[in-house]
Amino acid sequence: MHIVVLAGGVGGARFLRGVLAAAPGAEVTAVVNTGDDVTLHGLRICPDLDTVMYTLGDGIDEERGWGRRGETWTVKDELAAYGAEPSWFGLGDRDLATHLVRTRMLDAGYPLSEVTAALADRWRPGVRLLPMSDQRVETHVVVTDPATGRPAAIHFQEWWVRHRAELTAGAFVQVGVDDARPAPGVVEALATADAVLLAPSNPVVSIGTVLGVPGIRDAVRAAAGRVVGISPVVGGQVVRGMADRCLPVVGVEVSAEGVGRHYGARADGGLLDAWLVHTGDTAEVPGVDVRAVPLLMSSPEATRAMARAALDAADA
Ligand code: FO1
Repeated sequence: MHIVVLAGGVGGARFLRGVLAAAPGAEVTAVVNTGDDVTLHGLRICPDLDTVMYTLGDGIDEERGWGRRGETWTVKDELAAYGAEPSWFGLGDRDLATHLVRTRMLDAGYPLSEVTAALADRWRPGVRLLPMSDQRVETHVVVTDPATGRPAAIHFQEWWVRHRAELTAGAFVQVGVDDARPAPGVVEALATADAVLLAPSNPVVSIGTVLGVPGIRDAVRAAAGRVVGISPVVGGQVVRGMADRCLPVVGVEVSAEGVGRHYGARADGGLLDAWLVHTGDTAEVPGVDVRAVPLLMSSPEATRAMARAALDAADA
């Protein structure tokens, strides 16, 4: 069985762990958001790819949800001692090795998909780890510059990490997306997938960014298997991250129903055959098989059961 999962960072990585547990022996391809990628201190950093790689490779810091377990911050402190900005983005000593290897390979001309495969050769995540695109796509956030009162675009990481998404976002712009193509293997994986799962990642800046790469939305809609989404909104609340700051920006209600309707029914030109909402939540999504199951990834067993429910909804 071949399962393709579209995923972002922390939530997507944890969900993927559940998919591997729910379908041992299945071939799993993860198509991961690269819109959060950023160049800092001369290094190319791919947060969502690294979070998936470390989580499935058992190197993640579980409490933070990003970066390495047992991390130290000596280089970060030394950079700060030099006043080398930005100091608001935490680059751990172990994590830095990943960025150094990636940057060196990118500078040598290797595409991101080959760099990712090389890094995954060490971590053995148990899934085929594909960036959504080999071309550079970066999410920027249009905010009002407090100094001038005029619109200004800042990198998603600055909005997310430095400003904790406190600055009101006027719009999200995926810089470079129009010139981006699906990374090698993405369209082929989707075409042959027995099930396509939209992980409970941020529907706007994670799943939305992946779907925004020309060709990926159509490839999901053309998939052989059923497409099943998992709501990131539980009981009207976003479980983790700040999707509740992102959804209103694109006019989507912060509810399981709102996100389900946003993805839309595959039969009506949208994406979903089925939509999983948390037990107790309701969602009217015309043309979509809506199922209520526990969606809190509170334990490996709970996450496995949730992934199993998604695969059942895909008849996979
Ligand atoms: N998130 C933070 O809130 N603070 C950080 O200092 C930070 C550093 C960081 C370094 C490497 C990395 O791969 C991720 C990092 N993240 C940090 C998380 C990152 O901003 C988010 O995981 C994604 O971009 C959102 O999905």
